[in-house]
Amino acid sequence: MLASAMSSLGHLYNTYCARYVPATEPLRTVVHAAAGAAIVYATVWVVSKVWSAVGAASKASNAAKRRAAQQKDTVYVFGFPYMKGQQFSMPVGKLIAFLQLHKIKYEYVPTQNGAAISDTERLPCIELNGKQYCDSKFIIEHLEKAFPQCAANFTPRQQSMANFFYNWTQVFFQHVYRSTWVDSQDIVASKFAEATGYPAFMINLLFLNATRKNVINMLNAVGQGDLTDEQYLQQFDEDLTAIEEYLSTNRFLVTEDRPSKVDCFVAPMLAPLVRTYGESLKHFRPFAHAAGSRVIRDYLERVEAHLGCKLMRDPAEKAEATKSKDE
Ligand SMILES: N[C@@H](CCC(=O)N[C@@H](CS)C(=O)NCC(=O)O)C(=O)O
Repeated sequence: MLASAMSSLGHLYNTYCARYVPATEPLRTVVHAAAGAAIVYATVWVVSKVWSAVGAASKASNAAKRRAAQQKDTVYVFGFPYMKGQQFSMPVGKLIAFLQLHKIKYEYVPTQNGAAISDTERLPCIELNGKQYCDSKFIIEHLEKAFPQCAANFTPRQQSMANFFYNWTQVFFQHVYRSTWVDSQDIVASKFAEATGYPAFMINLLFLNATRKNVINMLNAVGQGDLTDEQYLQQFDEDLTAIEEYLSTNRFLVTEDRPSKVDCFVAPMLAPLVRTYGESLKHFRPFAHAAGSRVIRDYLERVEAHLGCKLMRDPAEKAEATKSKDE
């Protein structure tokens, strides 16, 4: 059947060529080459469309099966695996801080493959009562609606400060990404190697080389890629100094006695500077600055006292430590 279809197509092609393709060279070869390229392009296009339709259908059917097995009112958090207790994704760390702060019941589902689960292909995402929500800020806003006892109930002034601090995190994220993934790939690779036990060259090959390119594209797209090393370090340090100055006279960012979601946005961005990378990146001014700042260290500890776990670390670690002490 396939052979007869191919032979009919071949026959059609020959008839078409005899009628329309010039008989003289080199025009004849050029037209054949162009037709061949068009056929290859069309085939690749059709195969890629079919491939992505099959992928989308299987993603949707896996999601339906997964959600059918989930429990009502439990938040399923999809995030990157903790490696020796360490979380490397700041957006995941922000969401976990919020859940811990409000003692919301959640199940952590570690995955390396955000594309297969998340609607935006990024992590974190959550599933709650049959629906998926993506992006740490919008997930937190949804949780505030789903669990009204967690709602911030900010005054208009607090809300406006919350917006400023949130935007601060968006730029700060770019600074941290440039100095780590882009400018210190070897150091990041050695941290991942330490945390996973895989050799650094494999981590570079399978993951970091591509991630570094994505980060460079992102920095270029937002206009940060044009800054010289000195300019970006200056901006980074100014942003750090701004928050440090503010925290020198305020216990938390927009509330007084206990952290709010704003601290859940900001503190996980400061923790890696002080803890994960502090020593190894101290040749970058802002890292040395953060690691040496009493104000920032005290702030992180104040926030952690309310979360019951360390920022950017697996909360189960703390529970395990307490359990073994009790035993
Ligand atoms: N604005 C998003 C950012 C999420 C994001 O950038 N996630 C990264 C990791 S930090 C991601 O999933 N990248 C895709 C990948 O690594 O596969 C949020 O706050 O949730």
